[in-house]
Amino acid sequence: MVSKFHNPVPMTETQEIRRRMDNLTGPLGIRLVMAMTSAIEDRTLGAGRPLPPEREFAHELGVSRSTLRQSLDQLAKDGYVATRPGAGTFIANRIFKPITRLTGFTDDMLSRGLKPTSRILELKVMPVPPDISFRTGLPFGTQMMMLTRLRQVDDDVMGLDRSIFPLQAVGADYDGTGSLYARMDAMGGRPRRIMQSLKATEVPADIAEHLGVKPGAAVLAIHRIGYGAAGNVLEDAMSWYRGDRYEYIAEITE
Ligand code: 16G
Repeated sequence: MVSKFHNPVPMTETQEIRRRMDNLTGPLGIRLVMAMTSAIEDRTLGAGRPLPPEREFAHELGVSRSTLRQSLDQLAKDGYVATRPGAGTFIANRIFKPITRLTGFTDDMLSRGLKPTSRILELKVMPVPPDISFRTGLPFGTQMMMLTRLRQVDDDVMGLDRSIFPLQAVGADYDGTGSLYARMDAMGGRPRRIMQSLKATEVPADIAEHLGVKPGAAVLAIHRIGYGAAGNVLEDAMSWYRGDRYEYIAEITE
């Protein structure tokens, strides 16, 4: 396998973690977790970077190997680092997404310098059934598409999107590849306004396998209804995003 995880974290970044630890108080392991968390959040430690081998890293940080191991276990639980068999421990792809920006997955990942990929799990064209017509106002019996995709950054699964939209919004020859919103732009426009609910839930059994998480793992279940410029429904989507990969953030003012 060609590894994208080149360039181990160089000494300067390890020194930066050390510096942050020195500015904190409390037990060594907790300071290490906090220093690494902040360095990952502000991207001093970029996603995909491998950590140096345990012995070396512990030595450079001035902590014991067991403290390092415990801290890395904690960071792994919180989704900041991940371990791949044979590849060691590396900084996980973790997405901090502003809750108020209307973006699609592709735009979002590209704007972060990441490479989005998708795997189509299901693509169906069918007449709008009564329940969906009732929920979305899409005329009963007109053609719609249901598209289920695994959303990935390289090979790393971030979540699963299941979207319903009028066929007219993408054109009858749309094969589900590429960005859905880019396709909608080319055909008349993507959603301009969305209503979205987010809730934390246990991953549904059929989705756990696709996401590569254990049954019962925490996921964000997101329901999104997207409206076009004229107020018409352009998308009715359910997404399940891995709880260890996504964090929604909001700025709240008075
Ligand atoms: C996001 C949207 C999804 C939309 C997709 C379009 C959430 C929770 N979901 O994944 O509803 O279909 O973006 O992305 O934000 P695309 O343009 O890359 O296909």
